[in-house]
Amino acid sequence: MAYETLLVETRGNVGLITLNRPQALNALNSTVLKELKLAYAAFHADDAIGAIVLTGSERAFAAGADIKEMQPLDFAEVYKSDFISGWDEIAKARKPIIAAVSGFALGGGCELAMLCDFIIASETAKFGQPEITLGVIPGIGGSQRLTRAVGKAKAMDLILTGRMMDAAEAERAGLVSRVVAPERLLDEAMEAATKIASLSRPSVLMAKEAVSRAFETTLEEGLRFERRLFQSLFATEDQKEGMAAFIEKRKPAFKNR
Ligand code: CO8
Repeated sequence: MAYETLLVETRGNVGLITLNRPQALNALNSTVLKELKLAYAAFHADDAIGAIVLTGSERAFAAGADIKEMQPLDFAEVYKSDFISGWDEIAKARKPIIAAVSGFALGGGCELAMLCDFIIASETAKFGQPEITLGVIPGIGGSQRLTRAVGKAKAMDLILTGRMMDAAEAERAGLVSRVVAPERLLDEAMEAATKIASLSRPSVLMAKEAVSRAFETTLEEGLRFERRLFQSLFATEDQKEGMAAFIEKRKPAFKNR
C-alpha cells in the first residue's frame, strides 16, 4: 500500500516505518495518525514480523503535532471529536516498537517516541515539550509518560519552560536507553529489533506486557501479574526448547509456540 506521509518496509523479520513529511519536519497531522495505525495493523497481522522500528529523518524525528492543522480548531470541535484520542491506540500495540530518534523530537514527536517501548537516540537528538510556548500543554501523554520516565523535577522544568534537552541529558535522565553516533542510529535500532524478533514470540509479548503493567498498577499487583505470566510460559514449547538448548550448548530453534 502507498502511504502519503510514511515510508514502510520490511527488513527480515522487522517492520520499519519512517515518518516522511520533510517539508514540515515530520509534524504529526491526522493523515500521519491514520497511516501509522494502518502500518502498525499490517505489521501486527503479519506473523513474520517480530518487532517494529519507528524513525524519522536525520533532522527531525517529529517536530510535534501539526500546528498549522491545529491553529483554526475551536473547543467544541476538538471536544466533540475527542481530538488526538486516537494516538492512544499506538501505545496499545502488542509487538515491541523501538523509536530511533535523530534531530527534533518535540511536543507530540517526543510523546510519540515515548509511546514506543524504548528510545535509541542519535547524539543529535533534541527532546522537548514546547506546547506551553503555544498556549497549550502536552496532549498525548507528555505530562504523564515524561514524568514517569524522568521524574517530577525534570518533567516540570521541561514542560513549564518548553526548553529542549539534548541526547546526553535525555540519557542521564532515563528517557532514552542508548545514545549512538548519527550514522549508527538506524543500524543500532535494526540490530536490537532483529534480536527481539529472533526470540520466542510469546515470551517477548509477555515481557512487554509485564514491563508496561509497571506503569499502571501497584507493586504487589504487578509482581503477581509477572509471576502468573512467568508460570504460564512453562506451557510453551519454546520454554522447553530454550532451556534444553542452553544445557546442550546450542542455539535454540524457537517455534513461537
Ligand atoms: N507543525 C507544523 N509545521 C511545522 C512544525 C509543526 N509542529 N514544526 C516545523 N514546521 C514547519 C515550519 O513551519 C517550516 O515550514 P515552512 O518552511 O513552510 O515555514 C518547516 O517545518 C521548517 O521549520 P523551521 O523553518 O521552523 O525550522 P528551524 O530549523 O528554524 O526550527 C524547530 C526547527 C525549532 C523544530 C521549529 O520548527 C519549531 O519550533 N517547531 C515547532 C515545535 C513545536 O512547538 N512543537 C509542538 C507542537 S504542539 C504539540 O505537539 C501538541 C502535542 C499534543 C498533540 C499530539 C498529537 C500528535
